[in-house]
Amino acid sequence: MYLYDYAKSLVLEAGNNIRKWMHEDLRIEEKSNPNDLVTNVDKSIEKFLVAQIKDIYPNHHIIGEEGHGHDIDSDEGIIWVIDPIDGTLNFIHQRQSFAISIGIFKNGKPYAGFVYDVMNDVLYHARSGQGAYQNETKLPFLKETTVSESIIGVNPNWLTKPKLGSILQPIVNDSRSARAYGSAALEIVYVATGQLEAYMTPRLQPWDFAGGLIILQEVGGRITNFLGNALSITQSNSVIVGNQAIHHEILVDYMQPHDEILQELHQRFNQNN
Ligand code: 2AM
Ligand code: CA
Repeated sequence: MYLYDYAKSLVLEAGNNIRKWMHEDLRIEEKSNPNDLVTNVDKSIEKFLVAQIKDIYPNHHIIGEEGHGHDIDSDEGIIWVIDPIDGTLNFIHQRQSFAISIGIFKNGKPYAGFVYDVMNDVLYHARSGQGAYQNETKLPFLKETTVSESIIGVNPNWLTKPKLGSILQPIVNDSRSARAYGSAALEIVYVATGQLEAYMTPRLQPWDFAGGLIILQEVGGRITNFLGNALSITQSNSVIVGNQAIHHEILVDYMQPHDEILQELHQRFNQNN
């Protein structure tokens, strides 16, 4: 079986496992702080994915949120970047609106991406040069939009921070409206489907964006950090996602005038992990 088809069947099987396991006892633990949580299901799904991948592709590398490959600092070879549950707080509090996210990279270049909205059974997927799909339906190229006619995805918690808020609030003010979904992987694919025109956030880990990245690129969207640079799959990044026009407008009109603050935030938020 080809790598892409194998990865696709693996994501679907993992989603099936989540739907089964979520009805058993959920054990919740704190990670870095009381709002940073992980469950036994996050850990079991990552373990399941890693075991299956290693079984078929022993030479591939794996970076996973719940502990795999965090020491990897080179993008050589084939790397799977995995988030077993993106949107863990939604998973715990709402039992919906979370995704399995997997990006596969060959020598740093995106090869394939999968974002599986588990409870709605919708798989967003793409392979380099082959277009992006929502289940079996090909997604159209994105329309160009301006901030003033767009809905922007942003987590309201960031708007309350003094420095960051002063940069993000004008974008929200000038937009048609703002939305927050609590899963970065889903927010990126919502830009790819045109449900959101842009999404921005000051700190994502590689496993939060790795699956959505190529799906977005395959419909002509653009994804960079707040400074306009390409994202690294071996460190955390700030992220702006959008169609080409709105991405350019956000970067040039709203970000670049604050370059000094952004450089400082970048140092603080996005160190090598
Ligand atoms: P997670 O659920 O896999 O942890 C919530 O706005 C989104 O941001 C989710 O995709 C969540 O991923 C991610 N997220 C939450 N806290 C984060 C942090 N401290 N750094 C990076 N990403 C984070
Ligand atoms: Ca996660």
